Amino acid sequence: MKFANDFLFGAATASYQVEGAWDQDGKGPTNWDEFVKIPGKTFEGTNGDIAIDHYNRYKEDIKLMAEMGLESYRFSISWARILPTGTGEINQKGIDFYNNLIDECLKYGIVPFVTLYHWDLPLPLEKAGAWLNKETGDAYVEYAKICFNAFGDRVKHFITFNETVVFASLGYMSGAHPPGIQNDPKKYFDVTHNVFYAHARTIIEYKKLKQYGEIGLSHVFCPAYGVDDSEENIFAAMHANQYNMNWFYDPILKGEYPEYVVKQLEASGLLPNWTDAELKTIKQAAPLNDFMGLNYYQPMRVEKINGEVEKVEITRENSTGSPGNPSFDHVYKSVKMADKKYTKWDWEISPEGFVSGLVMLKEHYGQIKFYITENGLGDEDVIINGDILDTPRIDFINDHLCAVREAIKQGVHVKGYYAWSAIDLLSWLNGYKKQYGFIYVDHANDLARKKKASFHWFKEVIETRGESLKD
Ligand code: BGP
Repeated sequence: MKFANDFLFGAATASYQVEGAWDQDGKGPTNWDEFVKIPGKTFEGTNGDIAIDHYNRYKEDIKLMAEMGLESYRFSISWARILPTGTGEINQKGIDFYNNLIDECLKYGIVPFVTLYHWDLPLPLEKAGAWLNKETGDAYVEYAKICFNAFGDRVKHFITFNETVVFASLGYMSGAHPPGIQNDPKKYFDVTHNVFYAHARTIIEYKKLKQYGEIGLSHVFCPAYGVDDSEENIFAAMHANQYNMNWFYDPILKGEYPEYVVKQLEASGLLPNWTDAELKTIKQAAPLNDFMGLNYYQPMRVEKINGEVEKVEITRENSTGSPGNPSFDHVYKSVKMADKKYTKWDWEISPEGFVSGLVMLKEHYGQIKFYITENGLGDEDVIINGDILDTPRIDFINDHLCAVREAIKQGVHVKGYYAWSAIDLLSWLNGYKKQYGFIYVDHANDLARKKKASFHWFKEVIETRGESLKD
């Protein structure tokens, strides 16, 4: 089966992970510019000051993407380039950069798919309380409107937020991301609601402009499965999905929070500080979502916790997706299973979990339009005689694209697939060691770009609309 002609084959990046130029042309500092400078926070103290210098080399990068046959490029806008302090005066040079980037994509017929917020928050807003402060939401809506007005004539796909669960949980539960707070579920839930309210207002504003594009947001897609079919582990999976999926997807797609979670949060005093008016806006906005973006890397295998909970110390290594941690409410823990395959960073490799998860989503939410906005393999690529032989990445993407095809066959409405990542980039906490790209960046040789084996492979997949994939 070929993928339909209007299915987009793309690849993604995010501003902080590629742009560098952290203070060039009037850009203001962000939470990440500050956070990475705290000793111990990132692998070998790596930071995005220069990253892969996409800001200055975007023409070369887009040319390579075009050569690969990429149909769409998902990138994010750094808020602090447009509004250096988060609010107030516009930095024209920031607008110019993204105009140039967009025009460069369009020159090659590459569809720009733009994320408005991929975690880099202007520093003054971070200092004022970040997403705990409702004024950050007000500032975000204004920033989004500036972007719509500046770029919306050519950009027809906008993602408001990337992975709320990650910046909320790593920011306020594990402390691995800014602002580095640990074990504060009240703040965590407040942040999620403030973000969803900002999302709702933003899509309402977008629709008022009648730009006739699509708008949605991207969530982590990490379906939970019990480690076995016992009643308690089926329960553990249901509970995990309620908290990690329904809590995030329901307010966007149904316009209301899941009752199961709401009741429990109410009982434990963790309910967000929401108002009736905010809830009404969320309800009003739900039908205006055009799609949902899904970032799938792995599923979660869960086991019910009985009795004493082992304390797992949060480290940089185990804070971003590897199994082992108990849930905040000590109901379940995620488990590494002997019969599953894992990456070097202990992320499970499961195309099967992807298919069943997508089907589960369809059953729960109906015919929603999905884009897979991230999927890929973090690895240390093998280089032999200068050739980058990233065969495990080829296998990974092959199998996950087959999974998408299978899900489509089973009636799931998926309209595009964006590999993470278009080019090697800064992994938030893992430096440049954990690679994801089709294009290699040589940090020992002036950031020279080189095509990997996967580059040529993906080109063929796109050209044949998936017919070259191996089932
Ligand atoms: C997602 C983020 C991306 C990217 C990816 C891989 O959660 O949206 O920005 O970083 O994960 O993560 P990591 O670099 O930690 O392996």
